[in-house]
Amino acid sequence: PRLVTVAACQLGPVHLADSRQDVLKRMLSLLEQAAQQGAKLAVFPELAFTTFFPRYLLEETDLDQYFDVEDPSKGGIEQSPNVKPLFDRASALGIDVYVGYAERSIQKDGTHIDYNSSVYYSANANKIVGKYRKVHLPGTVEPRTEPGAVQQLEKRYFRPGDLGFPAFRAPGLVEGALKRSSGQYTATQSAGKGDPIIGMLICNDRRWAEAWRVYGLQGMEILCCGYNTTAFPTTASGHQLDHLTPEAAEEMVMLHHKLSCQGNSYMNACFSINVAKTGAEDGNPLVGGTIIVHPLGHIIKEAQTKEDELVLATIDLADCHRPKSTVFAFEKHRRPEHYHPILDR
Ligand code: CDT
Repeated sequence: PRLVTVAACQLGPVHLADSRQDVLKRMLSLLEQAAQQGAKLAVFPELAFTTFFPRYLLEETDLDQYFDVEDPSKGGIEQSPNVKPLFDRASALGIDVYVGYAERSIQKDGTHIDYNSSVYYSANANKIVGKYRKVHLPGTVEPRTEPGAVQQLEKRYFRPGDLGFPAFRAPGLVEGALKRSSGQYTATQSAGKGDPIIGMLICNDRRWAEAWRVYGLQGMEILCCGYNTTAFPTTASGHQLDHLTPEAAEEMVMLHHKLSCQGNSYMNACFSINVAKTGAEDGNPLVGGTIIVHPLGHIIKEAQTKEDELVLATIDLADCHRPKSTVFAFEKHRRPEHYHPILDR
């Protein structure tokens, strides 16, 4: 067995008036509890540190407060005073962290490009070992004008990710891997064979089979995905469900969330840790449904609330091996010669 305890750190609502310090405190508390209960990986939601601001039409100056600046000449998100305490504590507790944030990437010419990003911080390596920029941005560039429209302005505030879907190994995340390698990891030691292969997605990405497959082809064993999903069908979601009660509509949103996570975990023979920011943010409801999914597609553990909540499971990465070597042995059974039409349209 290759056992590892993982923690989905669900966050309840973050309101406009909540300070970054307050949210960070809540996240540190979840991290602490996760570590106390033996977790070696803590997964936080998309845009974890702030409210889901793409629901508002904001002036450029008002936008600044939601972003973390990454300036190659000064360092990345790990240097941000708003984030550093989370990674410092993670190192001290020996627990890895996936977290979503709004990235302001400073270019050589001084201009900036904004992304909806996530990083994977390794406690064993004492550094960020994985970075992802959300590829599938939902919503519109211009605000919708129809009465009662719910805004989803991610296409306005972010550029689609330019990093593709880069899987990576998490050094020392599974103890067996540590033993198999040449002793203890040091701060600078990089990952090796036996370390789990991780993929990262962000919210809407989880609905796209291609994204999972590109990771699946790299041997991904754990997919981490944070999300902020509106609890009722919006114009952006493409549903025509006005005839449903709010409860039935939310059930439908939940169904599509679970279908995406469970179906794609099964088809790529991987675990997935899917983590909500949930509850009503200043009256704007987000679904819950934080789930840890098994490679056979079933839900191992699910959140019970729409508040800050820890969802913990001990998973055995060896469970990926059987489906990866039988029904989903890609090298034996895939027929890529027939797949080329999906490349260019
Ligand atoms: N944050 C985010 O990506 N939300 C989208 C809503 C789009 S409508 C389906 C999501 O896919 O949950």
